[in-house]
Amino acid sequence: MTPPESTPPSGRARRRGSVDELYAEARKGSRLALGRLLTLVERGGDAADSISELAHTDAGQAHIVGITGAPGAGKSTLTGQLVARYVEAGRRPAVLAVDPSSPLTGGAILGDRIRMDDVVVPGEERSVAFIRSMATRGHSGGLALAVPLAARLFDAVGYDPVIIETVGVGQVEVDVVGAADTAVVVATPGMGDAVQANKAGLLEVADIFVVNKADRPGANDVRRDLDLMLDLSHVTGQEDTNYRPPILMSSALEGAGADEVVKAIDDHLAYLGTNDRRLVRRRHRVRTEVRARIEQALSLRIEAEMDSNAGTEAVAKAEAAELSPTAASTLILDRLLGRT
Ligand SMILES: Nc1nc2c(ncn2[C@@H]2O[C@H](COP(=O)(O)OP(=O)(O)OP(=O)(O)O)[C@@H](O)[C@H]2O)c(=O)[nH]1
Ligand SMILES: [Mg+2]
Repeated sequence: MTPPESTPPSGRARRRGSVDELYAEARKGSRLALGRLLTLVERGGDAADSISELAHTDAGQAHIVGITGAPGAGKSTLTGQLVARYVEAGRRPAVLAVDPSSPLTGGAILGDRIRMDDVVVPGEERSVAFIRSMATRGHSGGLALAVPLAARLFDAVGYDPVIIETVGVGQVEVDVVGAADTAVVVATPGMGDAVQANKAGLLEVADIFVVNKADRPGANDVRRDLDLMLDLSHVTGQEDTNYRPPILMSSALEGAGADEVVKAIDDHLAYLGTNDRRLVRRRHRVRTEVRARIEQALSLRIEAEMDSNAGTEAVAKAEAAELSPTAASTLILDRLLGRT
């Protein structure tokens, strides 16, 4: 029975209530509830923070796999092949594709093998695979905050592995993939792809290289270039000098080489599990996310402080050369840090 004079819950409490409900539904396997939660994650703000609170207690089981590489390298095509194999093996993969430039749908990603809508075990409510693309470009700090949270949410509601696909062009994208348990870098035959990967910092984060589009000429050259670069740079994994990333060949369109990629990903997890390496990755991931959150919060405060009366005045004085940029920034920083 509801009390007649009950006060309506505040906006925050009401939203929190529905986030709780959605989360409970998602844990039971509701795709709809999970989709809604992911939309809230994408938007950021209070609701996303509530989801973070809920998810972090249940997460921690999933193998987080990052897949990156140049635009159009075939990351989604390869991911589709991996998903199909995980499903066949009775696992529950989730995919988060960040800012894909080519369209990504459940149907397309799996070709004719399995339609995403059908990936529900008969007689079971739980879906066995979930694919979602996320648009974060343009949101300030969106990617750095939304991606780890979305991955944690997938993990918390029972998906494993959780695959994060990002285009390997920006530092944040590379950081996100580098913070995964296993980072897969996809290269293709083409002008200096291995060199590009090196420039983008992908060589340093790669646990596994895949030379995709091996049906095209030049694939062996890319493999050789990557091999040479590993020799020269002494880049041998992120924190472990004895690890040398394997270089695999694939033709994702036909699925050739995908079994080997699945095996390499499993092998890498086994390798991480042999000692505390996985813990090191996890710590790195948490640290990266905590830092990103602080940076995001601080950057908002910086903007506010610069737009305040005192901030506007200091900047104007610097513009008029009455103050040096150094003095102006010190003035604003002192206010920001409460030193005045
Ligand atoms: N020849 C050949 N084409 C491929 C192969 N794998 C993917 N492609 C094609 O390459 C194009 C890009 O594939 P996607 O899987 O969308 O590539 P992506 O890396 O996910 O692209 P973005 O997410 O937009 O950066 C598509 O036209 C694919 O059909 C392959 O092994 N061989
Ligand atoms: Mg893609």
